[in-house]
Amino acid sequence: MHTVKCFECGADVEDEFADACPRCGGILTIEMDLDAASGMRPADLRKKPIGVWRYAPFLPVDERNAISLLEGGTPLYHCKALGKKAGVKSLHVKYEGANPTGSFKDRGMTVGVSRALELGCKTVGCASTGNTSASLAAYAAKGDLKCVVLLPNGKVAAGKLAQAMFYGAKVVMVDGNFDDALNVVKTLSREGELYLLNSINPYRPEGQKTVAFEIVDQLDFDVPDRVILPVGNAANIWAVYKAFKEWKALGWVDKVPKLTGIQAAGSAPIVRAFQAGKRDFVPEEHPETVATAIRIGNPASGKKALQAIYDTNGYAESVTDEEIVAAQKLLGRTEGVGVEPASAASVAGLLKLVDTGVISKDERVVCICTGNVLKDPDTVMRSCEEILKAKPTAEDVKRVIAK
Ligand code: AN7
Repeated sequence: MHTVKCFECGADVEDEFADACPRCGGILTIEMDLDAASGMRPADLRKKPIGVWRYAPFLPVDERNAISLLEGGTPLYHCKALGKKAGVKSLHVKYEGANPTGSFKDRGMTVGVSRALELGCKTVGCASTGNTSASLAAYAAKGDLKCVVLLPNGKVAAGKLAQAMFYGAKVVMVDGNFDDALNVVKTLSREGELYLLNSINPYRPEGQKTVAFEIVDQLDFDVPDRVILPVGNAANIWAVYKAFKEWKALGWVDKVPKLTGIQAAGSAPIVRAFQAGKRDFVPEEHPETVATAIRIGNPASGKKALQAIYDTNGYAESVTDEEIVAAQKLLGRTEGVGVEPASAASVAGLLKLVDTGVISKDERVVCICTGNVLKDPDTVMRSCEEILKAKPTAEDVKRVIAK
């Protein structure tokens, strides 16, 4: 059982299709009734394979209705070499690139699309910087739903665009950025054209909570000191926060890690709000960054993100495009872990915050790396060494590789 509520004024929201509080316009959230779980022990969960639906007692959709591609259950890599370079006690990377469509969005989408079917919807839609559209397109295909995705023209990485097209979504390029596209899709939803599956739909973050459950599960309930993740539209950091709060309420974990959100310098409204000690933020009019996934100026869940950060004694920091690309390569070449630029922001943030003394050397840190390196081949090709060319002889190959 669960209740949809307004995050801001606390009102109960009856309208199952509302994308905001009918009373105050605030962002929605879900209050889970944890009674079913309260008689359980954490070990009871392990009767099921690791993955999103292992945590069904914490999800607001009946598992029997689940549209699933076996999402979640992603590796938690112990990155000893990179942890040493960064200068922290331990470093793990939660590799969300291993999800069915290559990003963490699948965790929310299995729940969101299952919800759409419970409500009898025929068409689903979203605005997206790329990964949400790739994920929604796949789950809509599995659920036999029509799918419409609105993308910022020219600013979506090739892999993501190809996925949305491949799974059969109607792909619409909008002249404008993500924030503009989200406004349009909200109007379409209010006109009944589609069921909105952006993360302002509170069912999405409920699925995304499972990344935090898995981290704790994989660390055998030894909660890390800090979790670092990239922030774009700002729902994922909220989801992680909510997960820890729920398990803390049950006494399954004894503390909540310091949640640390990283934004790209050209797109950092949450960081600026944090630096000013504010609980609300001023949107960035013209967001710009190589990490196109988080090229978002008006994060819909920004207030939720700020609560997650303040309430856990966490932090918010920005990193430059150069720092992002350098961290992406460092992670790949030190640990063999390939992530897209937005995901590398978490690692870039770690390096910067150790340098500035915000993160202390005795911390055990988990970086959530949200998407696969294959999502954005163009950025990788631009940042790597030139491809060598040779005649088809061993001699010539030896010549070029010796350089
Ligand atoms: C790889 O796909 O917003 O802070 O439309 O793709 O929860 O928004 C993507 C966001 C981080 C930010 N890393 O998460 C979209 C979209 C990757 C992402 C984020 C995104 P939120």
